[in-house]
Amino acid sequence: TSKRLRVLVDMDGVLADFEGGFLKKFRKRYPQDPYITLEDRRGFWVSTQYGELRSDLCAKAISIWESKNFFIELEPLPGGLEAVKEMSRMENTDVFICTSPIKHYKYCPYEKYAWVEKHLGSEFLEQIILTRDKTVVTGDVLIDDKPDILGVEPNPAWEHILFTACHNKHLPPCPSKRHLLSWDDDWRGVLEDLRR
Ligand code: BVP
Repeated sequence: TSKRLRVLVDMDGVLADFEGGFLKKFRKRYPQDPYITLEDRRGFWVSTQYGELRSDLCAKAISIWESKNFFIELEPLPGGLEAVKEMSRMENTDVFICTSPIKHYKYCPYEKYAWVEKHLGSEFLEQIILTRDKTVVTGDVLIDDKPDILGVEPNPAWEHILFTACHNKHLPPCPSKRHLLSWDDDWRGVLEDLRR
């Protein structure tokens, strides 16, 4: 209840619907090709699972998120924007959006800034952290749908809270890790807990 809290919130799969946006655009661009329903998604990397389905589909999947307007047109996930706004208004709470851009940098970094401005307002541009290595970022908590967040720092400052997504919901539950099932789940309670 007293301690100041720095909350890092991931973007793709937590605030922005990367999986839904990908599937919609993949089906539209490659209507003759097979696809993986969100129900059948397994593993964090979309490109890996598409490559296993048929080898040429890996490059086709990558072509979708490397295209102009892919990231800016992602829909917000239910409750995410409201949660982040509420968090940022809480006393003793600093919220940052911590997201990894793809290496094809022509559109993605620009569109991530534009998405934040569009959905959260220009004040939130101050809160963006773009990094390919989240382990070097300090914070008390990182809310992220990627099960394994690795990098050069073996002991990151943050506690990872796994945010449920289509690709991670079938994994064997990790009892030591906290989870958020969605933004309807008790994120306020989790923050309150970490503040003690
Ligand atoms: O920019 C996103 C999409 C991209 O990786 C980044 C994940 O960022 P965080 O959610 O960890 O911040 N991405 C890339 C691939 C394949 C690349 Br080859 C993928 O399958 N899924 C994916 O999210």
